[in-house]
Amino acid sequence: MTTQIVRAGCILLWLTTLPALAQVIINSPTTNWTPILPASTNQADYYDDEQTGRPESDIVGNALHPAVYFQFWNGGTPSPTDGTLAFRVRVGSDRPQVNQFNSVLFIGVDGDGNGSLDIFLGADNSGSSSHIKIWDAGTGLNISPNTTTVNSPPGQIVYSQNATNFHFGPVSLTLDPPATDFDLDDDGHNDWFVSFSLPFADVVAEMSRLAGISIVETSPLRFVVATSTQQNSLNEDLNGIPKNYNGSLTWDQLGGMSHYVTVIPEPATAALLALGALLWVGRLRQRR
Ligand SMILES: [Ca+2]
Ligand SMILES: [Ca+2]
Ligand SMILES: [Ca+2]
Ligand SMILES: [Ca+2]
Repeated sequence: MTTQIVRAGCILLWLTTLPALAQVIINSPTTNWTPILPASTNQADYYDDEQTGRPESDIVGNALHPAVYFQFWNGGTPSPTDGTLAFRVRVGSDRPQVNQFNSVLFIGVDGDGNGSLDIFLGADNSGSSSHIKIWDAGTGLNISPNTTTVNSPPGQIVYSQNATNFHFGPVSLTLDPPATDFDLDDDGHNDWFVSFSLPFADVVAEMSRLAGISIVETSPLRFVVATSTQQNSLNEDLNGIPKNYNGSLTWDQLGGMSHYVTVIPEPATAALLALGALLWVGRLRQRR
């Protein structure tokens, strides 16, 4: 019986760590990534609703083609605060500059589930920048478009982009094997994926330093995803929110806040039930 329990435990461990066993390959197919969907029934995301008319800042997605994905590698260690976290967002085009991403992609993180964005992760390709950064939320409430601001904190964590942590590439069957449409917004230009990764330890550290919130890899997080022409505001497209919206409504009310996501799922309920059943059978046998 002890052997059975150990075996079941090993299988359980394998099942729960399976999605995190491989290092993040930034240009890997979407089948290696997990979609992040808004908690609302809004489309994620509407077409041609970016405020500036720059097509590469138009986040696009529909029921069959998610707009936002994440991928996590646990670093191959038991530590719940290391590894690599990556995000991928689908945009409508590579224009105006062909083959280049020249905007800022923000992933706003609600680390404590209270509806406010606490820090921002993202790719800053505005101007001459090509960096991955972690920003602080401003001193406002950060619960709605009107109350949310983005600050570059003292000692800001900034990484140079390279082929390992950043990728901008056209949606293809290689990058998105289940795709049945490569131009969701019908603007005559292939959609593109913006992907970036960063060390999870830095996300954990900055969430603590800047927002006073402790997180680990099993913490439930929520996200608001946005594009911008600049790194201190969300001034282009808001994922899951149409072009015309009331900026004083909360991210939750507007439908822009995602479902809760844990970068590593808690042990699957089904696997725990199976383990429980195994223990129960073992006890019945001992009674005989
Ligand atoms: Ca859009
Ligand atoms: Ca397009
Ligand atoms: Ca919060
Ligand atoms: Ca939108």
